[in-house]
Amino acid sequence: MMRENTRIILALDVTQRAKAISIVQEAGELLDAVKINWPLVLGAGPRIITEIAESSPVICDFKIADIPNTNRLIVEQAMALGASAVIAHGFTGSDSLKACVDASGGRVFVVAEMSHPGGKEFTAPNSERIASMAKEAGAMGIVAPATRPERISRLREIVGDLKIISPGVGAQGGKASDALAAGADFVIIGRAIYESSTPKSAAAEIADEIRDFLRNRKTS
Ligand code: 3DU
Repeated sequence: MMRENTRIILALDVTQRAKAISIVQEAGELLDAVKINWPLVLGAGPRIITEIAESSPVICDFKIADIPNTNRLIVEQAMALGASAVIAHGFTGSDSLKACVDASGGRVFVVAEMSHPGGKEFTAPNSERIASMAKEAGAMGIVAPATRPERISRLREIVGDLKIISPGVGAQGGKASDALAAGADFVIIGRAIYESSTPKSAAAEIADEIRDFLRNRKTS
């Protein structure tokens, strides 16, 4: 469903359709997937998911966190619009997560631990349990913080071969190669790319860092 090439997932948190489309057209070849969150859906309308899905896998980051029936309805709408995967919260419990897994055919990433400072307050103390639940429920992967690579390493021990996607690179202070070294499969990057006056070269610079890291890891 996702390419495994540059390992970059773009967090496309712009609010204007034209800007969103132009960034994807310009930098698309450097992206393994595009993550769409509420700012763009509310600003440009849900059809933007379908439009971007024509050229890139789309992950709908709706941080789904409701009762099972409502979760199912949200996931069904996102998948019908063209999403390749969705992001759900885990704190709502295993029945709510199961509804997302069933409605997406397993294409769910579960937020285990959030990358911002407040993520330490409630998500960090529960992230290991959430990660185990994600594995048991048949999720595709988890979301773990690039701002705390040591937490990625710990969560990797729990989830085994599930995918780990990791936000917090760039604007939040994390480094792509540190997150990958700790066990992430992909990094999620927003402002460091879309706020650049040259988004393609900003993405290319990070893609180069990642390529060098992966090459060195292979040879060492
Ligand atoms: O900080 P950035 O601009 O690179 O954006 C990060 C994106 O990842 C943004 O869409 C945010 O909603 C998402 N995200 C986190 O930043 C932290 C999490 O724990 C989960 C998702």
